[in-house]
Amino acid sequence: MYRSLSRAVASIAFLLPALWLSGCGGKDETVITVGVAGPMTGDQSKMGQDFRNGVDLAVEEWNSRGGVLGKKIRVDVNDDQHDPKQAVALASKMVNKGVAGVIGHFNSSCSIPASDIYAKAGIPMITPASTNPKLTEKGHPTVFRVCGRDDQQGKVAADFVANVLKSKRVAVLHDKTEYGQGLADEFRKSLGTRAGVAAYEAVIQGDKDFKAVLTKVKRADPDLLYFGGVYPEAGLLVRQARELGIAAPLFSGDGTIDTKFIEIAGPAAEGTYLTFSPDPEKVPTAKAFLDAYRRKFGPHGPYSIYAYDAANILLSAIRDAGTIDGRAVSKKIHDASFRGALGEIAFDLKGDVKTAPYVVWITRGGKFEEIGSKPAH
Ligand code: ABU
Repeated sequence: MYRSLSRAVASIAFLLPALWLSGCGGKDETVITVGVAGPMTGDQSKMGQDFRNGVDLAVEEWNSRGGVLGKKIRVDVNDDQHDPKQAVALASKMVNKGVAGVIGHFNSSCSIPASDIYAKAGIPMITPASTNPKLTEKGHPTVFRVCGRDDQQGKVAADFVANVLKSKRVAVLHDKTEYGQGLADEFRKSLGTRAGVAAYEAVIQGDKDFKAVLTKVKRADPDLLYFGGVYPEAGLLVRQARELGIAAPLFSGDGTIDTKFIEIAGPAAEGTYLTFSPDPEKVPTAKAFLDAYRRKFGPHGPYSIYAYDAANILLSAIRDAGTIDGRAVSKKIHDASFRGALGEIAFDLKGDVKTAPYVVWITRGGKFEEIGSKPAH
C-alpha cells in the first residue's frame, strides 16, 4: 500500500513539468504569445476593446500567412481597468507567462509604471495611445509608442486657441491623471501669455457630478474650457457646463475623441474642439485596414489602427530578428522603418515616433470632423 502510494506521488512529480509546459498556467513553447493590455471593462472599455480588435486583426492576418518563426501567434488579453496597480500586477503576470511583447497600455498612468516591469524583463512594449512624455523619457530601450506626445498635441491646441479662436480667458481643467493633468499643463505652458488662464481646476476620474467645480468656473467667466482627460468625464463635464449656462466651447485632446463622448454629452458635444492625428479615412495606406476592420468588427475607434500597426511592428521585428529575445527584437524596432496602415513609422532613440502630425478636429452634426489648423466654418 505504502509502495503504490509513493509510486503515484513519483508519477505525479514526473508529470508536473510536462503539464506546466503544456499550458497549465505556464509557458507554451509551441506558440508565440503577444500580450494586449488596456481597460477591457469599465467606463473606458471602448478603448481596450479597440486595442484588442486591432491586435486580433493583425494576428489573424499573420496566422493566415503561417504565423511567425514557424509558430502560430496567440493573443493574451489583459484588463487593467485603467488602474495603475492592476497594470503593474498584469505586467508581472505577462512577464511570467513569457509573452514576446506587449501592445499596451492605453492610459499613461498605467503604461509608465508597467514599462519598468517590461523593461527589467527585456520585453518590448509598444503603446498605441499613451501620450504622456514621461513614458519615453525614462530611456528604456524596449519601450515604444506609435502615437505622439502631449507636449506636441498641447502645443497644437494652444496655437489654435491663440491664433484661430483668439480666446482671451481660458479655464483649464484636468482629471489629475498623468495624461489629463500632463496634457492640461503642456497646453497651458504652450499658451504662455497669449491668453489669460481664468481658472485652473481639477476633477476626479470616475466622479459623475462636476457642478461644484463648474460653478467656480462659471464665476471666472471664461471664453474657452480646456479639459485634459478622457471621454467619460469630458462628456459629463460639457453637458453639465451647458446645464449651468456656460456657453464657452470645450477643447480637449485625443482621450476624448471617441463616439462615446458624443453619446454621453448629447447635443452639448456640438462645437467641441479636439486634437488628434489626421483622419485615417483620408490616408491611402489605411484603406485595407479600414475595410478589413469594418468587415470584422464594425466602425473603428480612434486607436484601433494604432493597435493594429503596433502589433504588426512587433511581429515584423520578431520575424526580422529571427528570435523572440526581447532585446534583439527591440533593436530591430529601433533600426527599422515600418510601412503601416498609418503610413511610414520610424522611432527615435527614446522610442517615440519621428513624426506625430497632430491636427484639430471639431464635433459637428454628431460626428468628428478634421479641420486642420483653420477656423471651422
Ligand atoms: N492619450 C490618450 C489617453 C491615454 C493616455 O495617454 O493616458
